[in-house]
Amino acid sequence: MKNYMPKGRLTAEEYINGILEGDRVLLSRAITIIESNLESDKLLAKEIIQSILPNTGNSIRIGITGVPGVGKSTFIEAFGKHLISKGKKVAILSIDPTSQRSKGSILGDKTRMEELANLEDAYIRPSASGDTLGGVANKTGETVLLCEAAGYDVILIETVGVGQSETAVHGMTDFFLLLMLSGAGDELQGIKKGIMEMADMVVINKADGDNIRKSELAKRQYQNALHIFPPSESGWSPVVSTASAIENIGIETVWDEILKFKKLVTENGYFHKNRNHQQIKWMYNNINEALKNLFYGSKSIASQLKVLENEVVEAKISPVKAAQQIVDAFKKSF
Ligand SMILES: Nc1nc2c(ncn2[C@@H]2O[C@H](COP(=O)(O)OP(=O)(O)OP(=O)(O)O)[C@@H](O)[C@H]2O)c(=O)[nH]1
Ligand SMILES: [Mg+2]
Repeated sequence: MKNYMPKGRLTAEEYINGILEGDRVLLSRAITIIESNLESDKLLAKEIIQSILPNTGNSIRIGITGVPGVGKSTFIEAFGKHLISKGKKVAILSIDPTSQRSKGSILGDKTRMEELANLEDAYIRPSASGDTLGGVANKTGETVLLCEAAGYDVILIETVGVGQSETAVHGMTDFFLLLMLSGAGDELQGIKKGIMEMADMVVINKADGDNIRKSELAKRQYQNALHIFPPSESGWSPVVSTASAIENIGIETVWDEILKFKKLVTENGYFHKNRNHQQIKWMYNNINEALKNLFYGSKSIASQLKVLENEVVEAKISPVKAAQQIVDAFKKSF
């Protein structure tokens, strides 16, 4: 295999030192290496991650989701500025493996987060692309680590609340925030019960103008709805509040609740337990993915599967026996 180094690459050490010094340009360039699919970059990425690992983990990781148009970007602009006023360094990442995001919304983000983007203590990185959710989740997960090593102490990960990416974001964050709108049923907002269940906090956004009363009503409805769910292992009861990202109202409440959450789960041990659990799960996800690729990537398996498919359809062999047979054949191929 040809293992060439693309032009403009630095040594691993240069990236590592730059990241640890909080150099944003080198951080960005290192993230580009994490996102790259070139073999030489993958090696470089491994080296960088391995070296910065002792400097990671010192942040609160917050997942933010909600349907398109709910106001995630506008909320993050207001929330990020609030955090920075409190002396925090904030990194904003997004995960969107569906590529459903239109060009308009990315351009929109630039204007919606304009002030935040210009602040020294904010770092905004749009989502990585990839064919598989697992691949994108890996890239985002490793980007979180780089940002932590660069000194960002609040990491916000935005995802569009329509697909499976929430589960991926939930699996890499400490606190999960769901933005909702008033006056629309859950069905209308396309939010699945599973996503509601993951939420540590629900914020009814756009609680301004004519929407204020409706938002208060929605708040009570969601409070009632959340009561029905079984208590979370974290010991935290999800809270519901209203906000207007555009008018900068209710933003402080969100941070106050997150601090309360952090205190509770640090004291009861859940914070670390959950992080450990997430790390282990991350490893297993990669093992599963690699095994699947090994199996389905084999030419001989692919041709045997074609034959077996027909035999299963023609009832010459049972599906269970067929599966066993091909896995046995795979084992023997080593
Ligand atoms: N009235 C009102 N409008 C808001 C508020 N927050 C956002 N908006 C508006 O809602 C629209 C969508 O806001 P975005 O922040 O782009 O929403 P988003 O959830 O990031 O959208 P996607 O990135 O497309 O998923 C914009 O026109 C905003 O100006 C709010 O608190 N009140
Ligand atoms: Mg957005």
